[in-house]
Amino acid sequence: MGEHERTFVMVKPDAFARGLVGEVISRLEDRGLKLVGIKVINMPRERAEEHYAEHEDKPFYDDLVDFITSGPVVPMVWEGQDATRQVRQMIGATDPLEAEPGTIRGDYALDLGRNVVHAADHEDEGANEREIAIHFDEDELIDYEQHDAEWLYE
Ligand code: IDP
Repeated sequence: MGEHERTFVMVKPDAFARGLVGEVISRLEDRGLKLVGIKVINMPRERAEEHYAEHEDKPFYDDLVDFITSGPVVPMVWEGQDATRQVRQMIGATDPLEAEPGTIRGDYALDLGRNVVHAADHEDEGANEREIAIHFDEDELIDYEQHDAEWLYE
């Protein structure tokens, strides 16, 4: 059995504008993941730069920061068994052309720069803690009992 953990997920401005917030949330809820934090914000530029700091030297960095600050986003924290890997699998490959149908990007996106959703990378150790800390105060994350947990977990 895998680790029960928190993972950071964010609906990007393209998906917000296209009315896909509910769709993204529904897919994660239907899977059995537990929502422990959510808000709607216009991301301040400094926070976007911190969030994408690993891409600072890439040619697409400025466009990426411009885009993520261009409209409302929905940062979220979801909890569950192997949550980081489960969510990354549901989101699909970074480039929608490579994303399998049935994944969020494979079903709702066409373009690398408009790929609907962000999720912390399971191959980047510490990504979740770092990204959750950038976007949430600890008191914004809610502790409660998931009533169907006994049916989701052995
Ligand atoms: P991820 O979002 O799947 O974790 P990352 O490699 O962390 O992918 O890249 C962050 C975001 O930057 C991607 O979601 C995508 O929107 C954008 N991006 C990544 N590579 C490129 C590129 O080569 N050109 C333009 N945008 C890119």
